[in-house]
This record gives sequence, structure tokens and C-alpha cells, in this order.
Amino acid sequence: MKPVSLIQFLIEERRAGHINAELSLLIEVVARACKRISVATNKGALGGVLGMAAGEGDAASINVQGEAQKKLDVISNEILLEANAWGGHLAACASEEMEDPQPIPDMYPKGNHLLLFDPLDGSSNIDVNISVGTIFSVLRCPDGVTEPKAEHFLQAGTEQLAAGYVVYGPATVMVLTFGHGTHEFTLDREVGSFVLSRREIRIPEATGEFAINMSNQRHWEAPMQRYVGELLAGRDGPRGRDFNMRWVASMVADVHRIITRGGVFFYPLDAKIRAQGGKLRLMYEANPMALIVEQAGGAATTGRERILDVPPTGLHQRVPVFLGSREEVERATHYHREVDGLR
Ligand code: P6P
Repeated sequence: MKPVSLIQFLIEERRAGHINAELSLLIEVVARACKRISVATNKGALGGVLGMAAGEGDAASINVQGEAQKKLDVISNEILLEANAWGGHLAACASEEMEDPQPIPDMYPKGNHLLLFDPLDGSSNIDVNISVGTIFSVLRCPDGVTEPKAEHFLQAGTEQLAAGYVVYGPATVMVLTFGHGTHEFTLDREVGSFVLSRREIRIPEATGEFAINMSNQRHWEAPMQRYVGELLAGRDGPRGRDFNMRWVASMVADVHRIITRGGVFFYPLDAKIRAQGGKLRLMYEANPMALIVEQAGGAATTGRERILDVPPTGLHQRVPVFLGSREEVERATHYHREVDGLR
């Protein structure tokens, strides 16, 4: 069968009434920017792009999250900002690497969409050559707002018009949803275009594989201790079967494994991060991944409520994340809600 390119797929989605022309063009611009990020990450040590953004002896380059920036964090952020400045589809952008939303320069036309992105999630893995990725989310700019401020981005995850990620691994793969199924595109480097490789992805309801950073175990809440304890007990425990564990420490890589073969991913609240509300960012990581996973038949909660229903209170708000195969997300969430006296 003739391969379907991303552009053909976007035309299909427009004809189906799932997206409009402006959103279609925006996704093409984001995809093109991610191809450039893929080229930069794939150069590795030969591209002079590894290591910290701050030079030897310079003051460290620290982002709004308080994290030391890698050169590729800065490069990826600049590629996405530059590509989207002139496109004419956006009213503003917001980057996980930057405190405030970025306006579209006055010399360019503005559009009706808001783009949020984590330009290079998992970048601590760059220097050890483990997969990293870009996560993006698209919202509608509220009518009549010409200079969007942070509060205009604070829309629940259910309001997303599009969500996607690009994982820079052995292959460069984009996973994308417009709320009408989750689909996968693989970059054909010879042609230079993303080609549809999986349509209407379905995450298996059951799984034998979980992803969590076990080094935090002593800090977890009791229901998380109980849930993971049952998985570790395996066939001798209440679950009656053995489980396997994976933890890449690159959310995009862990989620892509789950999208591909099932599994469940946890970054629960723990005593260390309780004050911040969690580790992962609602607007830049949790919401886009939650839409992608739900559209593939999976589930995504904070352990207490559906992620997509969380009312945002801040652009860099953090939340606990439970996502993946529905049966395990629902069981772990039930344990937490039971302790809270919720149904
Ligand atoms: P830890 C990467 O920094 C990230 O934001 C996610 O991509 C990843 O899942 C998580 O943090 C890893 O956290 O505490 O295991 O390093």
C-alpha cells in the first residue's frame, strides 16, 4: 500500500472536519522544527552540542524549573521558537524552559492558536545517548485576546486541540492526536518526511510492565507502597503473576514504549516533592501525554483524578502522573482514592 505522509494525513483530517487549515499548517511547522532537532541530537559529540549550556567557568544556565540547561535544551527551544514566530498560526508560545509566554514578533501575522512545548524532555540522557523527545500541546487562543498572557494558557487538558511528541531514538517517531485517535509517524530520512506507521493505536488494557523510579520508594504515600509492593510480590503475592520493570528517566521514551506495547508509568507524589505538587509539569508533559494515552484507549490520572480534568492554576504547575494500560492505572488510582475516602 502507498505510504501516507504526514501532509496527506493532515489533509485527510481536514476533510474529516477534525482540524482546520491553520492547525494543519501549525503541525507541519512543528514537525519541521522537530526534524531539525532530530538532526542536532543525532550529531552527538560531533555536533559540539553535548554538555551544559554554560561554558566552563561561566555561571550555570538555569531554566525556570531550576534545572541546569544542556546546550541541546537551548538549541531545541530556539528552533521551536524561531520556526513558529513567522508561521502566522499562533497568538503566542509557551516553553517549559522559559518563565513567561513568548509573544509573536509584531512584524509577523498572528493566528488563533497557543502552542506549549517541552523542547527536549529527558535531556539529562543526552550525554549518555539515551532517547529524548519533544512534547507539544495546542490550545485555542480565547476570542478577542491579541496579546496572550499566562492566564490565557491555563485551560484544562480537555481543551487541547492537538497533542503530540517526537521521540529521538534509533528512529525519529512522532505520535499525534487531534482527539480523534492516536497515530504514529516515522521519519523517512531519505525523503525527509514523516510517514504514517501506525493508525488508531490501541494500548492493551492489561499489562505486566511498570515504570517508576524505585529509588523514591521510601518517600511514597502508603497506597503507592501497597500497589508497587503487590507488583514486586509477583506470582507469590495478591496479583498472582510476575511483573517486569523499566525506567528510562525520559518520559517520552517510557510513554512511547507504553504506546507501543502497553505498560504503566508512575511519577507519584512523594515526601520530597509534595511541596511542588509533583515532579512532572501539567501543561507541558502531563496534559499532552494524557490526551495521547486516552485517545489510544489508556487512562491517565494524578492518582486522585483524571489529568485532563485538572483545572490549571499556573503555567509551570506540577502534578503526579499515573498513565498507560487502563486496568493498572485504575487499580493504583482506586488504592489512592480509597485511602482518601473517595469512591
Ligand atoms: P527522575 C526528565 O527530567 C523528566 O522530566 C521526565 O522526562 C522523566 O520521566 C522524569 O523527569 C525522570 O525523573 O526523578 O527519575 O530523574
